[in-house]
Amino acid sequence: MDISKSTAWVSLQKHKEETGSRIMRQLFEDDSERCTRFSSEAAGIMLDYSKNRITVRTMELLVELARTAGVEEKRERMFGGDPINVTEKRAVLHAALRTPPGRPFIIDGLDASSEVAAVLEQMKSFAGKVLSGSWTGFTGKAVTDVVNIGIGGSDLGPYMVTEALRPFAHGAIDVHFVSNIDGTHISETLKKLDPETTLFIVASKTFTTQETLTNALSARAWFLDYAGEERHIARHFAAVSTNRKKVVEFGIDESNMFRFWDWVGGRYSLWSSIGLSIALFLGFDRFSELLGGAHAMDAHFRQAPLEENLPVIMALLGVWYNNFFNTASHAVIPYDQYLHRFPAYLQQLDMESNGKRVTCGGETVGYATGPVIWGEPGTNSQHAFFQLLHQGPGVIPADFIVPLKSQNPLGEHHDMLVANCFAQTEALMKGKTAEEARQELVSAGCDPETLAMLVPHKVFPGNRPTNTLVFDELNPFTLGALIALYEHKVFVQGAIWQINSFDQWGVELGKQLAKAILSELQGDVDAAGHDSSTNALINRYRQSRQKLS
Ligand code: G6Q
Repeated sequence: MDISKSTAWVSLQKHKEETGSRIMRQLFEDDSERCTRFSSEAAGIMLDYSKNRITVRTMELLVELARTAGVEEKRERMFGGDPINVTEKRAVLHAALRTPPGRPFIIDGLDASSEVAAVLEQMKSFAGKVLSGSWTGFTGKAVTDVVNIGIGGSDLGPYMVTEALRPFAHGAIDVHFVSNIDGTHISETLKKLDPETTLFIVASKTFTTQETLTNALSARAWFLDYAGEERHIARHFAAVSTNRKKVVEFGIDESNMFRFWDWVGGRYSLWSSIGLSIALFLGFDRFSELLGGAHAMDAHFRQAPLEENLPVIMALLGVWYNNFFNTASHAVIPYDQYLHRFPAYLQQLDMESNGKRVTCGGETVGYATGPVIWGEPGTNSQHAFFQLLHQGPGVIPADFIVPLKSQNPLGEHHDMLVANCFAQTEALMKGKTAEEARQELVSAGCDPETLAMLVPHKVFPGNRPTNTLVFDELNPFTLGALIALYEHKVFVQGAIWQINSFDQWGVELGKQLAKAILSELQGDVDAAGHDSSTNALINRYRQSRQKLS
């Protein structure tokens, strides 16, 4: 089915032509109940989506589009363990990882819940030993630092979560994340660490990723340089992977390996043993609370009517702007410094999942799939790129995320933070008319000539859409729910666009390409087999390498 030819899609196009120029300011003036009408709550998260360019009819038509696209059926197929990742012939069951223990779930006709429970138990026991100090390094000292070596899905999730939940840290250890192949990343990290008290987790689903294995080898060399004997590696290296064979070949003790499964996608894997660094940093109970929050959002997503369903509403609003207003990007602005890695995490979740140009059936799509996701915490972003949001020529929808309680109450700081957040969404919605700008300048005593010159620059078009997400406190439960909310939003959009949100052939390409050039950079002869630009760059590097060696 070409969704863009469906009655629901065509009705939305017509609706956009008829109502797209309506002004939100006016919609608020006409309806004192607008916020109540357009807000919904689940798992402790309130979504106020009233500052969007929608009417009741818009939402009806969007929900109709979701039904036409088969979102409900696809959702059940995902939760039911069907191989909806069609290109890799895999089920997509990260949600099963946060199902409370004891509830069966079936993959390929088999109940996988006991395997999941066994790995969780292994993580719990290991985290318990490390945090109590009963797991010691080779000289008998307790672990003080954990270094997670991984990249992409084996890095972004745990890194974002441990940063977000720093106030909930157990306290016995600190965590560090090394991902980049740039030797600077591991070198700078290791400078601060003591080999006697450092534990490395090599996190790689495939255990074939060049960056991760190279960084792990450098970590191993750094450790052995101090420890001397290979037998000590067993106390300092653990692995998280689906590939037992490669882990053993690498030299990591099998008893230090934490499994997961091919039905957990990399960017959906923080809930699996890829979350070991989270469990070590926070303690296992907090990790369980994170799973609990995500499960609460899963239950809401599965059960709530589409009209009240947070992930569905956010997905539909994204489709509304991306496909009917041709917006090309979407900003995410957390008003919480602890969430500083959240936009980066969402970039992978959203753009790697829905950055696809063919449908599941291989047809080229004739519509946009997924905007560029970007953002930075507020209020810093206000002093950086908000100019573009307010007065740029295009419309950029944005999500504003703010906890009502601060983890670091300090004078008026939190009141000011929240005031800024709410003021920005109000300003983006209302804008400032030429008349208002003129009045302001008159009151400031501006002379007529300057006034005439300044007015166009002082006008804010407004009518710029935002969602506001609020919750009492950023804690393991609400963070779990927030992440799952975005995961399911991405799923719903993929379902509407008829694409496979769960493969990533673009990432696989990157894994292959560099290998050929690497051997040319290191070889004895100048490169000649590429285009002239690539040849010249390779040869320039080779010359500088020779000069410096
Ligand atoms: C995620 C992607 C990708 C992957 C990394 C690391 O969905 O597949 O970001 O997580 O390339 O892969 P490994 O975990 O296999 O090392």
